[in-house]
Amino acid sequence: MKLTRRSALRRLCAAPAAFALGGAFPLLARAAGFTLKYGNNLPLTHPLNIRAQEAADRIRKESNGRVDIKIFPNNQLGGDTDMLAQVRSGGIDFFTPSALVIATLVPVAAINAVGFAFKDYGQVWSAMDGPLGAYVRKAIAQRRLYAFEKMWDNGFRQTTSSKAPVKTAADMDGLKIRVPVSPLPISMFKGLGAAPASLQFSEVYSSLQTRVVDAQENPLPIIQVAKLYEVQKYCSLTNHIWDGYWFIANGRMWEGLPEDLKTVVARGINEAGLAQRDDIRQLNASVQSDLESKGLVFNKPEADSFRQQLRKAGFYSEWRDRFGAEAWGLLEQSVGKLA
Ligand code: X2X
Repeated sequence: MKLTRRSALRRLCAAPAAFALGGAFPLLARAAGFTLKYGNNLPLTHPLNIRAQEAADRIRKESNGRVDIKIFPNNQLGGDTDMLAQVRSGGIDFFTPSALVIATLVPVAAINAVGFAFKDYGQVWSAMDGPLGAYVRKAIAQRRLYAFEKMWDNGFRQTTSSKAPVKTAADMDGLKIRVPVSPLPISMFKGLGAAPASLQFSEVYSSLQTRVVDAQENPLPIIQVAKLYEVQKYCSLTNHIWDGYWFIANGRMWEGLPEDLKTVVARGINEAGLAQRDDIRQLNASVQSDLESKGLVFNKPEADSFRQQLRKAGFYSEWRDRFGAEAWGLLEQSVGKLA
């Protein structure tokens, strides 16, 4: 009885004290700050990590130390599938899934990866900074994830192989190729006659090394920083998919952040994203000769045979139906008629 009364009394005293601390000294309460975790799947040397670190430093400074973003690169916290689960549960606060990866949760997010849709970066950014990107961001928000406005660049995906160069669609026949864990690239490479296998990026190097697969496809900067040239011989500039990274935050965490900090964080991340896009564009101009010096043999196929084969396989009409007329229409606004 006595004990109960005493602990009740203690609770009564503690409550107003805590309230007073937050109410009368809001700055003090906030000074406690937010330590936020960001996980991604790329080596530290990739522009995504270099610019993310710059953003974290800037955000720490502009928030007077109230927001401290800690980066966990290179699949340290698990592969993409694990990190996607963690950012949903709040185990991590930020994640940058490729559009292909977040599409396992938000199917329409794969729309930028429709084969041979984008011809150049003019078309890419007009779509992703415009109505198509807005459409996808809304779909992401419905899963209680906040997607920052500016997508980061992964790049145009190219095909590497240890077997032979890919010159036309016919060279895809039976090719054991690793693709990200995502339905669209599986459907696309099956349509091209290949034998695709879904593997997380964390397993790509070793699966090529042990010949579980013979080929993979990724933008040149990734082939460089992940040293895939060590386990591949040919690089065919197929440009088959344009892929970008959505910078996403756990929805509950984001909603709980004070408005002034949201502004600082969003500005830091979006502006770093724009700089990162420039980095990738510049890398694209120089990375091929570096990879050639490391032994990769390049060729540049025409897109026609691939497009034709995909049409024949019903790839475009299937994915138009899966994404829906509205999203498909927004894509075609930027790239022209597809099917
Ligand atoms: O897994 C890949 O191939 C990568 C790194 O490009 C993605 O994040 C989709």
